[in-house]
Amino acid sequence: MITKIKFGEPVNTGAVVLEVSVSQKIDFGNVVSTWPFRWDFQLSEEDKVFGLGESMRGINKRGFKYTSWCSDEPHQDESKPSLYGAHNFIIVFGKQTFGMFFETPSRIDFDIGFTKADLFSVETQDIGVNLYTITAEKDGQTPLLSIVQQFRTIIGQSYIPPFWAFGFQQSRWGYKNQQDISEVVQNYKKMNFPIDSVCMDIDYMEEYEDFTVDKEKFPDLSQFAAELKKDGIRLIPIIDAGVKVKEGYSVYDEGIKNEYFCKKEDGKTPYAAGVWPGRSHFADFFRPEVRKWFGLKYKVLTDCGIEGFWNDMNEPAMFYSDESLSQAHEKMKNTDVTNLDIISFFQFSALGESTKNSMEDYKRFYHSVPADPKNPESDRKIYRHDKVHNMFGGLMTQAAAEGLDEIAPEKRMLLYSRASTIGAHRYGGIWTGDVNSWWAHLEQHIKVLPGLNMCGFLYTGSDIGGFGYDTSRDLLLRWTEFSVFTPLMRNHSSAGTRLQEYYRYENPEDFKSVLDLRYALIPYLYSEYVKCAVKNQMMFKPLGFEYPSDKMAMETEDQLFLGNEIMLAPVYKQNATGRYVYLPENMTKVIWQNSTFKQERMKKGIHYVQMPLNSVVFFVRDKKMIPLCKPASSTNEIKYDDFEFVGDGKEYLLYRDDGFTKDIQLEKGCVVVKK
Ligand code: MIG
Repeated sequence: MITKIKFGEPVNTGAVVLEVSVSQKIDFGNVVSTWPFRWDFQLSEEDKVFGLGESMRGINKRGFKYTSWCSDEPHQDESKPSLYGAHNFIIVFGKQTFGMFFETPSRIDFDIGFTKADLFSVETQDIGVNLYTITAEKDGQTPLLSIVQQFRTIIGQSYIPPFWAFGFQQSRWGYKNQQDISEVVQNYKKMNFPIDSVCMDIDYMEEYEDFTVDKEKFPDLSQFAAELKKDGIRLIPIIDAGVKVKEGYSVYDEGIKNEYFCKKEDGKTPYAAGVWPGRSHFADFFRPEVRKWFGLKYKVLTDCGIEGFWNDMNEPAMFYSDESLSQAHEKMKNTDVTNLDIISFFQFSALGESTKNSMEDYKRFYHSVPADPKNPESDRKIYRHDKVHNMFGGLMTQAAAEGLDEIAPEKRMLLYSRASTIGAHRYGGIWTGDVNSWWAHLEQHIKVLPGLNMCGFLYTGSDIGGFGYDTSRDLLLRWTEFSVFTPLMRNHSSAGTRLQEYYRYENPEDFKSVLDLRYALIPYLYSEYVKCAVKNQMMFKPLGFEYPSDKMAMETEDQLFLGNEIMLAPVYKQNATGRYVYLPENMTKVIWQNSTFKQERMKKGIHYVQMPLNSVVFFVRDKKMIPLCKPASSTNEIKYDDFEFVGDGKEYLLYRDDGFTKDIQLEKGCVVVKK
């Protein structure tokens, strides 16, 4: 059951798409203050708290404090309260079990037993909150899964990418031109590595101007894209949130002429902040007409044969504003450099960074927000950016999705974004931003997936090998071994770090074997993905979500169920050649090595399982089986008529379609495959 109560003057964020009955009282915890809003809940000793989507730390969020505030956060460590997404959905599981969604686009703080071990409190100072409370139904699922499914139902079906989006993507911030990309593709092809796409980072543009292509670097993008496509390779260009301030640049000129950019307090001057192109303006994505304008700009690239995009810097990230830069500069000039005491020195040295993503800047521009996001004719209200900050990135994704829908109504396009909020899950996927080449970030990736799925984000993955810093071969390999299971499988790294393409490393056949597994799994992964999206279910589930009364399952945070059939127990520690695995039921262990597999039955319980560096070990659940197709060089080449089956089950319900259709019906696409 779901009920809703309103506090303050909430903004309709568009997250919820179904009517929910309005209630007069809160069944769980207490609203200590209606405005500013604060809700307190007394935690019992055994209570666990799940959710919060993209956030640091464990699957059980208890013991720390988190803030929903979309942040450009390249330093993801466990002290960080906020990452790129703002996902305000939690489930308390224990003495009382319920879900809560705090619908607000502004900053909101979750103190989950941090200040006081048994107190969970949620606070927000800005505008209002719609509070949704969800309790489990007797629907044959565990309470946790029932609550998630109900929540996912009211927020609407998750984005479904095209089939090719399940192929391997190679990326690097640093591919400068056509030659660089061709070389990467050729190297992969030469070694018979499967690959489906290559991402184009900011260097493809002219002076980082969105919807332009630098002709010197890519003399004929259409032709280049067409040639690659013959080899089964697609290009995925990046689009940044900021629009360069430059007369004569058509996107800028149109935005100015039609007043599409966010304005300052005076309601006239477009707000400027520095991002990659230098001083930039920001489209007011809250306005449907602006979304339409920006979204249709993607046509510049789809006309060249492009079918996929990634949207970056849309928290929005801002390196400086006119104001913050001059303030910092002023302070620097006024610093007495003849004799700096230590306090002044620290203040001085912080000045350079002080302009970055600063709260003062987020208070310097405004949006025109329609009362009803579904009705462009509805009344508009002006909000200062910080009040509605968490919607910005998601609305950019929505702009792109709506535009692409209009540009190519007949087919699904690939789209993923860095910033997001609940609601944006209907329009695209997300990647987990700038993670580092650290084992801790591989572990973090395992833990973040269930939270993302609870909030509707199914098409996700992290930069394989890590984005920042130099990766090591074993980290890259282990990370890939885990990422063969995530819908988005992309090797991406930052300029200035060790090159990360697989063919550069010793014994490349080890990487090839893992990629072969990915392609063998794609029919299964795609099938589970679509079923989970349509049925509003999680694709990655903590063990405890299926085994709520099994204490050990409940506390296992480094294993996950994938879909209905698989259990993952990845290696995420350096030099480990095996690990302890907890099997909450009898299972089949599958060992993938040298592009082929062996299987072995295992009994419920704890086992130490060997997992050599060049192997992928996963488990098929009791009385289940999955199909593996023959490894293929790209998703185009995947054949559905030559499966091998693993697991002790007898059949599997396989969903398939043409990979592009928007008319997805499980009844039409599902067939039972049998051993
Ligand atoms: O300020 O476009 O997260 O994936 O390679 C850095 C360059 C901007 C951040 C993204 C990253 C991308 C990078 N971008």
